[in-house]
Amino acid sequence: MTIHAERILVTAALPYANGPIHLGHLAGAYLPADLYVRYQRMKQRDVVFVCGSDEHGVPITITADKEGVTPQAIVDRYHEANTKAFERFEMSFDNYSRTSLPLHHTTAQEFFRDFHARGILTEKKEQQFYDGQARKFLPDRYVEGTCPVCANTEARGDQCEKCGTYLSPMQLLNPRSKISGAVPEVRETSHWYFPLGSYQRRLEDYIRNRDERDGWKENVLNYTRGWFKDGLQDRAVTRDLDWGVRVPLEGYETKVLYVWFDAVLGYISSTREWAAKAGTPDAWRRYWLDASTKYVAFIGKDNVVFHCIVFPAMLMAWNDAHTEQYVLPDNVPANEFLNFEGQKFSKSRGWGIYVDEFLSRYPADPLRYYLCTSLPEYRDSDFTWKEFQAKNNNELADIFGNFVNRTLAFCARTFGGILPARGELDSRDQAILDLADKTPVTAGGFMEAYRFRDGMGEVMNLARAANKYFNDSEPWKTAKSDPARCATTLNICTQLVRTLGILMSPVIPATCERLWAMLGLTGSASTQAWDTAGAPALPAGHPLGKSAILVTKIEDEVIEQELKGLGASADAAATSATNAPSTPTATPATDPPKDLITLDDFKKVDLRVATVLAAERVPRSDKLLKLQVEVGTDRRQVVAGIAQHYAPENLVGKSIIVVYNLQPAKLMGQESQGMLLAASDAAGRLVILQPAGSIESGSKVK
Ligand code: B3M
Ligand code: ZN
Repeated sequence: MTIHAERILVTAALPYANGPIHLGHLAGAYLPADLYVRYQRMKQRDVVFVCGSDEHGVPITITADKEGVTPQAIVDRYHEANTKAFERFEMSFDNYSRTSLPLHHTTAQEFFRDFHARGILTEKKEQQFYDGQARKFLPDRYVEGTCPVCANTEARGDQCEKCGTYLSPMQLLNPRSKISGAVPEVRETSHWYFPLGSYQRRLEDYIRNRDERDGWKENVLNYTRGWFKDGLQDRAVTRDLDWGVRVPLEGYETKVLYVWFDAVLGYISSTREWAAKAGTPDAWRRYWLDASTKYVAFIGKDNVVFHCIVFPAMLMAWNDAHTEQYVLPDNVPANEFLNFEGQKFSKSRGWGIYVDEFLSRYPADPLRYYLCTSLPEYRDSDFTWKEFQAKNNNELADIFGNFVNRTLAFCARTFGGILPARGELDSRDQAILDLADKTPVTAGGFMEAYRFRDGMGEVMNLARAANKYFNDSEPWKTAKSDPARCATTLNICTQLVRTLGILMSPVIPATCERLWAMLGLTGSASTQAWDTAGAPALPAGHPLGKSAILVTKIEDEVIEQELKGLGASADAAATSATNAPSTPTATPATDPPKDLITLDDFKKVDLRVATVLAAERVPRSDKLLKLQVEVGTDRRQVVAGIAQHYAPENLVGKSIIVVYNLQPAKLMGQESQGMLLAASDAAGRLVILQPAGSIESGSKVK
């Protein structure tokens, strides 16, 4: 049975701040978490949603070593970059923290100190690899060598990425130091161990209880049970490193907490930071320390053991001796992996695409929609550019966007932009209204069960049915033959536009806000109540807003460019994989700049952002297109020599840059009041310049 708690704590895995996040991260943990949270907020539940950068551990120091900079410089760079990437992706975190904050260090040390004082931790002497040249102990990934299971020669000291086996550095054959490449020596050191084994029975009960509820994924349970079968071992929770949370014990100043010990506690510190920032420093307790809270931890499948075993055991250990009782995860919906064009994302091989790079070329919503339809919920899935285009063009634009635009355009033309009244309902009207009424329930059921593909699929099915309803009702005919019937049809279609705007808002929030404004509504689509979204709520006589193309299509040539680039990185990937020396490709030298101009010269050119309202071919010309553009409140006609590069219908709705103070001229008998900016390459290919983010028309370019 699914528990519909009224207070929900949601965390998403803290990404290491040692590199930019890519699409695989989004599909694994972040998009599902955001869909869930946006949905739950619309269910009017009390939700807090936290995340942050994981800034400790060997992944950070190895990156810093590689670049010859400090770990601090690495985490500062990627904390900022990833914060921005998440914002652009429209993640609705209540707080995005970082584990370098003093508040986090004290939180993690408090747990360690408590466990130590209560005698839970034991100190063990052990043999560990040491790099004599670098004069450092070599924890985890600082040692590489041959995997004892699959003979992969590139296995890391913590895990073999090829066969997935968890390892300790001592298990590697032919070990070598990642710092100097030398064969490491063995020295004695000591570490504090957490007795995971003594929590095994309770952990098994915990997983067994959770098992009875809806939504736990088989893969997560099987994987966790696999660990139980092998028997849980004590785990070292300290490391010989000089980057991380200091071990708060005298005589252990050279050691830090193992990154996973502190990282999972980062969820708690992020919530504490959120509460402090909000001016209610105790508010975090309401979520973490109240048994009626439902806690959901979104992660990728490689983090299961830490969230289903290590973290719950740590919380159990705390709860055993304190009146304050932390809640354990109610569910850990871990996704499988997303591949990129048939292969694993790989930073070292240059395969895949980073989020910030992607979002500098496309808005977030088409990506969110596509990823949502192909989330690796039960098995690995694959990102392909072709599918990205198809989902955007054939579903988001042709089904959803088209329904919204044809409805609003019809209302504008036929009813002067005023919502007509519904008359008597026939059975077709009743059927679509019933479906709208039911959709929040069916879609919501899937969302509660962490089945976001199916949940949003239900909403898209409503959009499909709405389009069919529009077609079958033939309002373009009844407009003349039966105006009351036509009014009823359009009233219902407009109600459906509103319903879809609300129910689609978890996945395409920015698009739904634009839709909301086009309906002439104030407030926001994403703060409406989910449950009542299907009811026709717009009163007859309601003045609709100004509409524009809701979803822009992605042209074939744009995708072809992406695929071309892919060929290049596939070559690079193959080259670096075989370690063959890379052959430099002959790039033509860049032309030297022409005559230099002063800044004042440049400032004479008045460049503005414009939106294309309409576009058509100029008769008898195979080069020219005639565009009607909006520059703020001004309308202009611009004639441009782009007909061989762009189809007119693909330009409508686009933001472009125009020279606003160019003397008007006549081209093929057509007045042109400005010029648009485009780039062309040596091969004569021409691409229109567009702002990289959304910005109002009329804005000045400087
Ligand atoms: N930083 C691993 C990762 O980025 C790790 C997750 C921490 S969650 C507390 O995949
Ligand atoms: Zn292996």
